[in-house]
Amino acid sequence: MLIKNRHAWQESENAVTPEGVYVNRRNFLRAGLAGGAAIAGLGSGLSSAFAAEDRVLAPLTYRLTNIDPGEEQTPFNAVTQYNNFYEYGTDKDDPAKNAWRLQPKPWSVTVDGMVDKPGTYGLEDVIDFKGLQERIYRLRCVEAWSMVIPWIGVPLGPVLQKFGIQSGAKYVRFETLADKKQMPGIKWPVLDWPYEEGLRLDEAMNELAFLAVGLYGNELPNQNGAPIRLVVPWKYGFKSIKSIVRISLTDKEPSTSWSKANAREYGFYSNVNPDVDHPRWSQKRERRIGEFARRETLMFNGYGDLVADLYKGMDLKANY
Ligand SMILES: Nc1nc2c(c(=O)[nH]1)N[C@H]1C(S)=C(S)[C@@H](COP(=O)(O)O)O[C@H]1N2
Ligand SMILES: [Mo]
Repeated sequence: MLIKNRHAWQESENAVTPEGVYVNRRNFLRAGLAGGAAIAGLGSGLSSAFAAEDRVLAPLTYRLTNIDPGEEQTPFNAVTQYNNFYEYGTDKDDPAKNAWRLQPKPWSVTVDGMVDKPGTYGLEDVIDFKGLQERIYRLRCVEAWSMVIPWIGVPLGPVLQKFGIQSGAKYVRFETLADKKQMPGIKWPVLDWPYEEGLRLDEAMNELAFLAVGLYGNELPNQNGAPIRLVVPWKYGFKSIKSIVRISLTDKEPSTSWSKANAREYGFYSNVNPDVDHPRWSQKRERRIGEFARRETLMFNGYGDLVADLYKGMDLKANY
């Protein structure tokens, strides 16, 4: 069982303010030598990431929860150097090298569509920074690697409710910034920019759907989707859209970047499912970053007790 007492975290009030991480090049290299060497694919990235500019990641105040798979957390250096963020390039170390160009402050998010209070809001009006919590989630990429990441943020559902969800709304659409000046990768038509994703409204209201503004106790590093990104731990990682600038309530299933690129390989639901292979590889196992042996991939990434009901009566092989 993943969560011993699924509501216990709501009572937990242990606010903690951990030390800030000042990610400068010297610290980064030292940490990289200590912890990052075992990570496949990092090689050349170690010396060049963050070389162009440093950013202070401010510490966040948040309360602990017991949402924790109880598995070893993926080291900070891997979480921040082995990324997918195609707006910064398609190699795993490109986001760490290039995302210094992102300007996460100030940031605004447009909330529109079927809501009572549409508008363009400052980040602080979307996220209640006094109500932050930490949740440790597995992240399973469709490419068959996985991590365990301590996110800081708030549940998505109450954020949507704040803007007054109108009856008839059935889906939520999310959109990433697409700015050529800040995002060198969008000059290549790898995907149809801006990156877009979507959830069915009941999925968005599920208690596990999360808006993250930090990880490992501090603000989100740019390469992880600063200053606000979605985390949907029971779905493949590409649903967890980064650097969100628009949230829209709608009555139609939104198109998504990856379905548009290849509908046969990436469906709207994209729930982690070891029984539905990707057309080009098996999804039965995964490589946990930092480990050698492969792990079994779990249905709904191990979160079935909290999300399986959403899909009752649906054929998950046909609707992947
Ligand atoms: N805007 C945007 N969001 C994105 C992506 C992307 O390329 N662009 N990649 C996705 C994929 S494939 C994964 S696995 C996760 C990776 O998140 P992380 O780099 O923070 O681990 O982000 C997702 N969100
Ligand atoms: Mo991914």
